[in-house]
Amino acid sequence: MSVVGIDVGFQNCYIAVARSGGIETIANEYSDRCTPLGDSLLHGFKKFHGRAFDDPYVQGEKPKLPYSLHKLASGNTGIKVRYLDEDKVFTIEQVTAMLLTKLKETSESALKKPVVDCVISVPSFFTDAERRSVMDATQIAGLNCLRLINDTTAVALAYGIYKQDLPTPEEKPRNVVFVDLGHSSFQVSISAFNKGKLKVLATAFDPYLGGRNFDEALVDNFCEEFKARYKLNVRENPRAILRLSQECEKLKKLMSANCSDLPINIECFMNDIDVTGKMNRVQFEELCAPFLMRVEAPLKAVMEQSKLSRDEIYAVEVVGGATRIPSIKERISKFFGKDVSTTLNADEAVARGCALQCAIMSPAFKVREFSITDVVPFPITLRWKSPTEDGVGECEVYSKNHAAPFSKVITFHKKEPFDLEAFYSLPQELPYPDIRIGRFSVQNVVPQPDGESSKVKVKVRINVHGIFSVSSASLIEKQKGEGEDVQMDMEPTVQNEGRPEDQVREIGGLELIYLFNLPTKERVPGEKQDPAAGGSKPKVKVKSTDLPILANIIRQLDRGVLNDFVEYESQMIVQDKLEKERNDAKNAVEEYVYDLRDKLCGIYEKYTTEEDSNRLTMMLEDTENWLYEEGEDQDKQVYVDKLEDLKSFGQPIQDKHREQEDRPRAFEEMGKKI
Ligand code: ATP
Ligand code: MG
Ligand code: K
Repeated sequence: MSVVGIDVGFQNCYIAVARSGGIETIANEYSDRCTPLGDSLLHGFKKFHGRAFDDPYVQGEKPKLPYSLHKLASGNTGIKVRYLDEDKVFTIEQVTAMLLTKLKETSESALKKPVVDCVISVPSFFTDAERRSVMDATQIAGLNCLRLINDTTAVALAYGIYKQDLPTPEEKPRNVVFVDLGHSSFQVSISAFNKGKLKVLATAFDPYLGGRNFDEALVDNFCEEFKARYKLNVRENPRAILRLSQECEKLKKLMSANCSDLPINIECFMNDIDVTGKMNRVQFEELCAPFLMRVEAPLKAVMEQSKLSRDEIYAVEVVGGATRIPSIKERISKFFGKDVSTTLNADEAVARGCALQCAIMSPAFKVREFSITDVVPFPITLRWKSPTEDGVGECEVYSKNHAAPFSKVITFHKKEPFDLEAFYSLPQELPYPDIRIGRFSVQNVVPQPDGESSKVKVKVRINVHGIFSVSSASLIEKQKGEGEDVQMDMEPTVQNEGRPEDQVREIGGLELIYLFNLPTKERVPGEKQDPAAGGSKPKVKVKSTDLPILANIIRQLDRGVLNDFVEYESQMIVQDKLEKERNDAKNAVEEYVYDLRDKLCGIYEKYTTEEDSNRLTMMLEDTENWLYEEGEDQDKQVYVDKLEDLKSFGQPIQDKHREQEDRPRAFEEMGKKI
């Protein structure tokens, strides 16, 4: 089984594979090692995951897209795709699944092995709705995603795992800043490294700052210029805008290496007019000043959260294509008061980190253990109806930068089923318009036989993908004859691993017990904690009954529909394969026609009578015409039969020719032997 890491970028996708010799990035059919989506019809859909069609971000993107969006019945964003000569609307999960399928096939043909297990990266600012949507896409594509890892965390792993000189666990950690400026977004994180582990201290981001802003600034500039100089209304012509964007991106890249005036020339741009313009780096920086100004805020934010001083930062590693813009590097370097390091491959580091994480998690692979503790980017609060606390009870279960993955157990005292509403507590920090995560209904709660409230233990967790859920609940019933005062924190199932955050807190009659940290490996659901680990605490006998939880998650694809999509995607893969075979069969007929016709007036001429030759030439011409008419769109077998038919006439001539050709060669062979 292969172990791969996938970086699904807004503009570029990379796949890396773990091999015994190290990590390699796979070459594919599009370019050397990356899959630009910009060349196919679809691109830039990454951030539609988990978003409603009416979402301001989606509405803002709509006019910029060369494809159309649709509002699905669920209110989510759908994309119109041309599939097998038909326009069809697909969900964002299906579109990403198609992309993943393509990447999966590319890696399978490069590796000559099936690819199922993978680790996929997502921006650190992705909320639950976005992460769940990406997970659904991986499932549709038939991939087993072992972890959704944050882009900058993957980079941190790619940085740390090879370092031989990291401080020991007892020593002060090495703090490294990671900066990723891609096509659509800007992410910063600080990680603390010790031998064998990394702990993310904080993340910060500008989800809407990326290389594309710089392209757009150039496009705006030249639209104005061409309007004044050539009287062209470029904005009204989507094709012209697309061409101009491509040229502007090229110009932007050239300006990273050059200070002097650089030209932009587009022939037959609009109305048969050739356009030209020029720009230099100083002008470019002036033009992009509003975007360059936005670089500092996330750097500042991440430093403030980490509470580190600048001299406690060991290095600032930058990745992502847009960090090649010199003034971006300058700004970062000026902020930290040190040169930025570019020791990692700016394009591949994310995918490589993903592949490393996949290798660590896969039982099929043996690598050095390296544990990762990530952070919760946005604080999460639970809310419930309560008779005592003004009608509602509320508790922030995960604070900002809380360690993740992480599970906690909360104990409620209830007589009947109840709902828990999970939501993000800081709307102003959320790069997403809806603070709701979901509603979790804890069912089958009943009072104790004596009519008192039952203790209900609810486990909440942020899993390895960074997704929140109320994962299980149980009703605790004291057994007859046992002691009166059961102490919840003395129960064998509650374990405190002694982290600073691991404290029992009392919040308005609610006991909140931090249970355990899950660094890299997920606990198997239902697996019980080792009671021995609880130390010498007295054991109290209680009966625990699992309670069903009904989850209603915001914007989540219906589970039944998801299963249909899984089925449909595999049908599409079969369809695509059949379609390819059909096309190949058709092409084979066409090729045979051209080849035989050429040879009939060439090397085959002397092996056939004029009459036969004429008859065959007629046949070939008929076939050619047929291919453009009713033979245009036939089943594979029709083409196969057609080819057989032609061959029954062509083959005898070919055989005669071969026989003649072989004869002198046979003599030569004999000559050698003699
Ligand atoms: P995201 O991380 O936002 O999802 P992505 O991962 O697809 O996007 P990258 O591949 O890291 O993005 O970077 C692509 C961006 O980098 C594009 O805007 C591209 O124009 C820009 N870029 C690449 N090389 C250069 C260069 N030499 N100078 C300036 N910009 C560059
Ligand atoms: Mg990226
Ligand atoms: K492993």
